[in-house]
Parts: sequence; C-alpha cells; structure tokens
Amino acid sequence: MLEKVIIANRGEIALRILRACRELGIKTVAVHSTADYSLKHVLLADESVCIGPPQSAQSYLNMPAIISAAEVTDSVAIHPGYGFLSENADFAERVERSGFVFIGPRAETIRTMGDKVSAIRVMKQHDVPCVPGSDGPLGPEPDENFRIAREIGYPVIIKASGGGGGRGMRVVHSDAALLNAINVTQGEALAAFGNGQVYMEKFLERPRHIEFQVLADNHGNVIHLGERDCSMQRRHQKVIEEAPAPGITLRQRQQMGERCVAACRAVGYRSAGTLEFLYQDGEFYFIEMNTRIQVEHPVTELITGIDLVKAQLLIASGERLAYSQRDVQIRGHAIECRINAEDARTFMPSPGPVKLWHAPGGPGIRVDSHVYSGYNVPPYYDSLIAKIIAHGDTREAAIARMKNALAEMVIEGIRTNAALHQEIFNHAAFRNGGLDIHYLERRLGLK
Ligand code: MV4
Repeated sequence: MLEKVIIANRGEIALRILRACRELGIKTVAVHSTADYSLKHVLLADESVCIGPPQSAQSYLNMPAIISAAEVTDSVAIHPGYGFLSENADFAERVERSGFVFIGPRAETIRTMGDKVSAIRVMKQHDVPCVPGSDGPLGPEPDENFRIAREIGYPVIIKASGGGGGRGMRVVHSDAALLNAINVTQGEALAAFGNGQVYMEKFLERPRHIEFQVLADNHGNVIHLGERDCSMQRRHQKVIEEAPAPGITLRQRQQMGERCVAACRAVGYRSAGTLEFLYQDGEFYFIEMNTRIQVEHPVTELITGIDLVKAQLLIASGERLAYSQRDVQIRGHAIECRINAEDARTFMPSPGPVKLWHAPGGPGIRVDSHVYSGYNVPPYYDSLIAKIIAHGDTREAAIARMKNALAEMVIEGIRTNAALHQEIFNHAAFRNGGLDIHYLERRLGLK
C-alpha cells in the first residue's frame, strides 16, 4: 500500500481524497496556497506544506513546488484531484520521472486523450460510436473542407483538437461561413492551446450529455460502472448530475459499457476515467474522454457501492481491481446538486465568511463539503462549496430526498445557488427526466 500521499488540490475533493486515504491507512500531506491555511483538509492532514501565493498559477499549478513538497515529506504518490494539474500530461510525466506515483493514467494516455483528434481516432478504431465528422484534422484546402461539410451535412461544428469542455468551438450553418469559422477557430486554438489543429463534426442540435465511468488496474482488468446524465448545465458548468441516465436501457448500458471497456483495455488505460457522449434520438456519439476523477463521481458511487477514490489509490499501489464486471450491480438512483458560492440571479461568485452552516442529512443523503461555520470562501478559486447527493430506490425517491435536503440546508453569510436547485426540482419537465443540454439555459431565459 502507498505509505504517504500528497493531495495536490483543495476544497471538497481534497477532503474527499483525505478521507479515502485515512480509510486505507495512508498518511496524507496537504499542499496549499497562502489563502488556504484554514481549509478543512489542511487542518486534518498529517502534514501540510504551503506551496505559494493564492493565485493558482503560483500554487496549485506550480509543478516544481508540488514535487518538492513530495520530496521533503518523503511522500510516495501524488493525487491531483480534478481541475488544476489533473489532466496535465507533462505534470504526470515529471511526477513519475521524479520517482513518485501519479494517481491517474500513464502520461502517454493523458496526452492521447487530451488531443481530441487522437482520442476520437482511438475510439473509432475500437468500435466506440463517434459523431460523423472529418476523421482527422482539417487541412488547408478550401474545396476539401467544403466537400467534408456537405458530406456531413450542415449544421457542422468546428472544434479545436486541444480544446474540450466547451472551449474552442464554432457552429457553422452554410458554405458561406465555413472557411472563416475554420480560420478563426484555428487562430484562437493556437493562441489558447498552442495547437492550431481543428476538426469538424455534425452539429447535434438537441443532445443529452451522458458519460460512462470506467475503472482500470495495472494488470489489464477494466470495468465500467454505468453512465451518468450531466445535461443540466449552464455555460459548460454542470449544475445537476444523476445516475443512471433516465430512459437508458440495461441493453444500451451493457453494449456501450462493453465498448468503452474494450477501448480502454486496448490503450492500456489505468485508474478512473470517463468517456463523454452526446445522446440524441436513441444513439450515442463519443466526443471526448476525461482522464481524472470527476466532480460528479459520487452519484456512481451511490448506485454501485464502489468507492472510486479508494479504487484509484489501490490501483496506484499496484493492486488488482477487487470487482469484476459481474460484481457491478446498479441499485436505485442518485442525484447530485452542486452548491456554488454565487449570486442566484447574476451567477457572479460570492466569496466571503460563512457565518452559519448546517449540512442536511437523513436517509440517502450524502454531503461532500469542506465548509464549516466560520470558514472564509476565498475569491481565487472555483465557487463549488458543497455537493449534496441523494440516493433512493427510484428517481422519484431520490428527488424527494433531495428536496428535503435542500430545504434543510442552512448557509448564512454568503450567497448560493441553492434556490435555483429548489426551483429546478419543481419543474414538471425535470421530473419527467431526459432533458437536453440546452434546457436549463432556455429555462433561465438565457437562450
Ligand atoms: C457538440 C455539440 C453538438 N454537436 N458536438 C460542448 C462541450 C464539449 N464537451 C463538447 N460540446 C458540445 N459538442 C457536436 N458535434 C454540443 C456541445 C455542447 C455541450 C455538450 C455537452 C454539455 C453541454 C454543452 C453545451 C453546449 C454545447
């Protein structure tokens, strides 16, 4: 077993990782910025190291500072959490070259999946269904690009290969707009990602966002843990996630899950990963892969009973998966609400002192949060302060528990989006399930 782990993150996920380490008897080292001395996991960790000033670029993104912290504390491994350096292949490589274990996939896998064109190529090779598209990067020939777009059929979308998560995309409706869109997206991509490569896909107008969770060890064992529906989003920020996805049949889950597993096995995938799909008119289309633990992992944990962060730690220590695919049973339904410190109307961040915090509870309620009464939410980072996750035998039961939890929760001193969640659970359309990725923005009057 890993003896001592560096937690290279902050907030709720750092606390989540600390708890998993504790269960496994692993010593913990919190690395934190000067703004984060009073984070809950820093106070609880066996050791802590201040790695720089508040700005992420100088602390949570500071690779030499984090690796030095691993050296001076005699740590053996680094857990990157999500965001920050979690999908940075250069970081994973530097961690391993310095003699530490990177808790995640091999650097080479992170690099392959980080490049969307190469990720799609890999998935296609292994029979994972992808969006009809350019089958590789676009070249400089205008006529060839017109031909590709007409063959796919407008509308099409131009995407940056180095982008992802909603950055570097442009929808095109006609020949007249195509060449300029390619040009502009290339220019932006080069400036933003240092990689001007772009590709083309059919633009799906009303898809749902459904993703499959996989888990792979270092011995060729790969399983999937079913899917999550993350369609409730605003400006590419997920607001509510649930599992299983409403309306997806056992057969569909099995078929898609098996394909995801086969592709991951073929690339020698390791650790936890997520394959993102668009789902429209009964069909799945792969769009990108996330090579990290995700914010929404708890919904999968609640319906499968499998602790994904513990699994990551065990896999990193060289152990074999403790579960075969047949051991994975989906039980009931789980929904997660992301509680952000933000203004309910403007969505602007609302940092400051939490004067009072009462976490909700009761049967089927899990709260992942680093907040405590007296905690000060700093202005420098993501505004996620709590995840409320409700589990029940049915979707209706999970929703009923979630509504109770939201009504019980007390946060004073800062503004939050809790009221937005309350409102969503009263939408008749939400209660039916299966809404597309544009529903929430339309409903908020933003579209
Ligand atoms: C798309 C699409 C429609 N058609 N690709 C946005 C984030 C990135 N992960 C991919 N995204 C999209 N790709 C095709 N071919 C629509 C989106 C999209 C979206 C996807 C998932 C969740 C929210 C979204 C919001 C707007 C657009």
